[in-house]
Amino acid sequence: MKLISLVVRVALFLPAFSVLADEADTSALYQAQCAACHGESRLGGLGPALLPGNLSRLSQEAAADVIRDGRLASQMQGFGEALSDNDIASLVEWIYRPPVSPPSWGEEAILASQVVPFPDGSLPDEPLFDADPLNLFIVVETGDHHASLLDGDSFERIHRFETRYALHGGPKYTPDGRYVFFGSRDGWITKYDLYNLEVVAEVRAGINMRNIAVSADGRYVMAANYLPHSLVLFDAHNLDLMHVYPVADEAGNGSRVSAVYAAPPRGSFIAALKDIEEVWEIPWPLPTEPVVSTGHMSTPLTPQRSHDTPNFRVRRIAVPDYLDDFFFDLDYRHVIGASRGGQGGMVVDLDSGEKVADLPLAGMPHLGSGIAWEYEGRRVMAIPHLSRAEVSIIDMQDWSVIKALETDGPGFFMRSHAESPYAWVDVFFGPNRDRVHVIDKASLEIVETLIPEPGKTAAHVEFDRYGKKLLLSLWEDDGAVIVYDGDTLEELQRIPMSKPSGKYNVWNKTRYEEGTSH
Ligand code: DHE
Repeated sequence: MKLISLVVRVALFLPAFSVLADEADTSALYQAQCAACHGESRLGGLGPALLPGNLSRLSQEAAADVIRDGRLASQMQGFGEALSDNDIASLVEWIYRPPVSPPSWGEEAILASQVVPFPDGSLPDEPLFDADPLNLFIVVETGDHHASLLDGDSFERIHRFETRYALHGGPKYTPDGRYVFFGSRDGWITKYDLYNLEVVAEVRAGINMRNIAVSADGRYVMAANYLPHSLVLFDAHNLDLMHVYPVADEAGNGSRVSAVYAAPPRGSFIAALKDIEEVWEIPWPLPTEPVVSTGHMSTPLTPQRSHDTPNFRVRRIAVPDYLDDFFFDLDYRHVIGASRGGQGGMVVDLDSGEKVADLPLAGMPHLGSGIAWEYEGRRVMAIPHLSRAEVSIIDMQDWSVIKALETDGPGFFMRSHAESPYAWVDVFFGPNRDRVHVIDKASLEIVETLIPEPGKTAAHVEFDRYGKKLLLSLWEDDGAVIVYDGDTLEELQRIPMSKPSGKYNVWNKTRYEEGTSH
């Protein structure tokens, strides 16, 4: 009898035991191979959150391909050699399963995360150094998660400091150039005082954040999140929470936010939404808007904060496609957006809300890296492509493609300066990733191809405030930024850096210089 009972029990429980064993194995596999980038609880980090909501637009077959082969234009490398097909299949099955407790990041979590070591106004107003405060560069070093502050005249390093893990998107300055805001992929916003070389405030806006934007008056910071589906508005002074905008269409379908941008002439933020066919415009609140000015950590919500004031309104602009990755014309009348699938894009008039042109661009145009200049009396924009060895040059009057300039491989970043005759584009992918092309803005031809260090990725340029010298990254863990003369193209100096990704000049960013990102 006892034996029968035991057999029945074993028969009944064996499957459950083996599921548990599999689950434990898969969880261990995940912790060993994936957690460093995607977070121990799958909440995201350098890589996106691996939760069913975030993966809803990706088939499980496609997810298996990504794990095996990696993903273009991202840090995701292929694991085909390290993992068996069975391992990959169980990982896929596991990441599409809802976590035991659903992740959330609402107002309370945001408020509780806020830290303000130096409340606004508590530090001296004079810089601790002699360099021109408007010609400083911030260099983000993603190799060891640091940033360097460079003097833009002497190129001496004034300071190097630790950042949050995996910064992404350009840091944004206040209009006077004193403060810089960094955004990390796992949701942290850091406000850093460049005069006093101190972190003055921090807050975590979401679990998986894309980027931040700062209003041109320096009063507001907006964060764009993949997870949760939200835009989050902060008072820039101490990063006090002002408002959380849940992002969904009118039927309630939620959407990840691809990115948010400041549109100074419009006095608004513009958001690109990944999963709904809308562009959102959010006017900056009026200065009279009551703001929670806490100045410290964990201050509870105060009753004067009102979420329903007309000041936090959203203008929804319906568009005929899912639009990602934006570029704007000079007066921010038009937004140029890439279709989410990467096959072309369109131009939308932000005043009328109407589509005014299609952009027939195959090859994943990278609009966020676009730059513009005057060419033969017309304004043109130029963009690289993430999957095609080409730079497209587009007439911004009639939106026709006037030139497809062949390059040595797909590029990621483009740069110039109003005072420079040249536009620079890197070759970011493929065997020629050590090359950088220099394009003559008057002839639209490549006039020079530089290979600063054979075999090492060279990418991302930023000019000084005068457009005379520029910095180029050797995008390696033991990399460097290289200083070039912008006219003679001569190398002047190398400054060792740990995978320096972006460089950001205070003057160019705060003046919305036409040759750089904003
Ligand atoms: Fe970025 C900016 C989107 C992958 C480095 N990247 C941006 C911006 C967007 C964007 C929308 C503009 C926001 C801003 O500056 O405020 N990036 C995307 C993607 O959708 C993509 C292709 C996939 C992803 O995983 O997010 C992607 N980006 C990367 C990388 O793999 C890069 C090379 C390395 C990294 O650190 O993640 C990378 N992205 C950057 C950098 C900027 C950026 C350095 C700022 C450029 C600038 O000069 O302003």
